[in-house]
Amino acid sequence: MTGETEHALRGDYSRVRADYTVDQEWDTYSTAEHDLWRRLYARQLSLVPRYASEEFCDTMASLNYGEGIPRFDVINEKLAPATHWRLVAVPGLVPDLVFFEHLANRRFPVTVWLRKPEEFDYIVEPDIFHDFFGHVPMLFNPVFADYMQAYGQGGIKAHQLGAIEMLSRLYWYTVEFGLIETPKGIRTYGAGILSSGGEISYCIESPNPNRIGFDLLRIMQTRYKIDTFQETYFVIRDFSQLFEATAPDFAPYYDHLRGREPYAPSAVLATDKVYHRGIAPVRAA
Ligand code: HBI
Ligand code: FE
Repeated sequence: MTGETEHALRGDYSRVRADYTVDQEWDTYSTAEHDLWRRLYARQLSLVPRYASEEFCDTMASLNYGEGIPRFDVINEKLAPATHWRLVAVPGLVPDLVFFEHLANRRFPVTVWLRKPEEFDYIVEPDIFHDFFGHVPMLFNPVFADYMQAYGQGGIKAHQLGAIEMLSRLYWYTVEFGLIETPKGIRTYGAGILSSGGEISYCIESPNPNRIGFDLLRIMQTRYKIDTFQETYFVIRDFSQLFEATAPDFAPYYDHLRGREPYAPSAVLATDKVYHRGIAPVRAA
């Protein structure tokens, strides 16, 4: 999830360290919270085989943290040997530069609070279920793990160039809401989708949204909404396409894009590789 929220941040920031990390305090989770976690996990796990990328499904098969809210240090014992990433606990959204610095050092910030039962189907801000169920399995994939570190390194540079908005669009349309081609058809690898009960089928099956081929500059010039299902999804061929596209220095891209009017989230351009032109991309609010 990204850091664009107008309302006050949820979470307790009173005990953050200089790098915005906190202790997970796993013993403070209530039985009701562990139960809510089990229900969220069971629901999403039933949907993953039909809609998630093979890489995500493979990792989910090797992880089993559906019994209750996981302990970050227990997962780190598996994650570190796999891709040298580790999870750090945070109270919620952290400043962009702090977030990038963690990613650049292979530390993934995971929110410690869990949503309320009434938020079972949808939540705007990232809670522990979004961060954990949506993002953590992909950090076990070596190519994707490298991409996430490169994104962090790129974010630090973007911060210096005042280009965070353009870069966060790339994160949004790939890491959060990305689709990928597979031999069995289009699937998702986006954390915002994988942790969402409704959007995981919508992004693949609904005729409403656009589905367009990945195009780096096009994505960095396309606005997104944070509080509805996406109006357009971008499709990569494979993770190496993502990694290769983001290998070069982005400064010339930012110069090329600066000052250009961004496209609306529902736009379809003549230059787009259109997998599906949505019949109603903009949903009734
Ligand atoms: N903080 N904890 C947390 N999680 C995120 O996903 C996150 C963040 N801060 C900023 C952010 N994401 C995005 O805006 C970056 O892509 C810029
Ligand atoms: Fe996220």
